[in-house]
Amino acid sequence: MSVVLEKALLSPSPIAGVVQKIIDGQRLSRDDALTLYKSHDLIALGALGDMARQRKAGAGKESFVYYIHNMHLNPTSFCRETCRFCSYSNPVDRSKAYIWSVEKVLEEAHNGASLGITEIHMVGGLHPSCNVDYYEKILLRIKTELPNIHIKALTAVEIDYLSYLSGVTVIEILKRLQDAGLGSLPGGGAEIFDEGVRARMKVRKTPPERWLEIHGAAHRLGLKSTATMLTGIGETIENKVDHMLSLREQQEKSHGFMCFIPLKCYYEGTNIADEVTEPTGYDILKDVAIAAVLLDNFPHVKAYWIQLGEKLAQVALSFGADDLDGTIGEEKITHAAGTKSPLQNAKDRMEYLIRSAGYIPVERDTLYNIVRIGDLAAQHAMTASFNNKQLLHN
Ligand code: V47
Ligand code: SF4
Repeated sequence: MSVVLEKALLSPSPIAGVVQKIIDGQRLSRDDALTLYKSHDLIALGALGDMARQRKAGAGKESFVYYIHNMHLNPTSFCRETCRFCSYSNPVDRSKAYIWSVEKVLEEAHNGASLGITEIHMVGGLHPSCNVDYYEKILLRIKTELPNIHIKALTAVEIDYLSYLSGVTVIEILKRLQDAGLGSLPGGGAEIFDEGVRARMKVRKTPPERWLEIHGAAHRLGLKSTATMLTGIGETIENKVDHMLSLREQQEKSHGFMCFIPLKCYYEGTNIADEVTEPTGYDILKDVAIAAVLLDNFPHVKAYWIQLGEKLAQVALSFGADDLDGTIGEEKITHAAGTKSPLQNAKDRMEYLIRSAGYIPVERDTLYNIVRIGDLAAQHAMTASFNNKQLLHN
């Protein structure tokens, strides 16, 4: 056990009891999670997150950190909703919203394929022309023309909207899309499940129970998915813990979530900055570490480098995250709201970020099957150079 955790076990430490529970492999309660959030012992929280990550990884994979060679496709920026934190859908000037034809989506997909991507992550706003027929055509064309690419597409909110537009059940929509080539669902649209925050942020779309129900339905059809939590929109630590507990409960029932992704709001183009508190690096690392221990039935926690920034995402890898997401291609949602992260990263860059944080880069596919373990020679060279520097300093 790490010295940090031994110290945290000493009785005056307010988190000693929770630390012991985690070491013993017991499930944490709401109060336990709140105790961790109230602690200022960030390093101990990180050690706990890291311990959870290593346990979940299994023997021989403790140092693996995953990334995927993927691209984001956003067929439309028009959205009938007006969530106050969203700059992407541009509610101020709807005339600037775009909608891509099926041909345009295919052209973009082919561009990505020529670079060797293994996944298309496709999400967009809610536009009445982007109905189930539109997405079915896109999925069928991609599946026929680019059969080796996994299509992770349409958040639970979009699935809900497609069901509303066509008047058929969510299950029928999911089945049609699955038959057309849908491979899994992304985790967007969850925001924060608390009703008060949602009311203040004018989140009128798919309510929490329905978001969870749609993921449950997808899981039962054999479609895996992910789950997000958006912070920096006026939430409390209680709201965050309750959000994660709802996800944990759903996972107990349907077992299809592959990973949890804490997101951080950017405010450019919104009018909410004065009403909310921007999460600090400290807050985000706590979210990552607490998610890793509280969500004991989620195999992975993702440090989404686009939103965390490369540097904080690297640190998050020592706090319980084991995935950096992907190369992306061209990210639009967070860039519309002002992130300064690059629009995309090359595979080399992803591997460099992982390796230089002390981990072994592993390229994965959407379902976390290993595509390639990063260059071990490069790993050894970096470790040797590090050891040499240590010797020089000693
Ligand atoms: O659902 C909206 C959020 C999400 C802003 O499934 C904002 O693997 C920051 O869900 N600032 C979309 N965030 C992104 C997303 C995602 C990303 C990476 C991987 C996966 C996955 C999912 O972005 C939205 C919303 O929660 N968002 N506005 C904003 N201003
Ligand atoms: Fe629409 Fe999603 Fe933006 Fe809300 S967050 S306005 S549902 S695109």
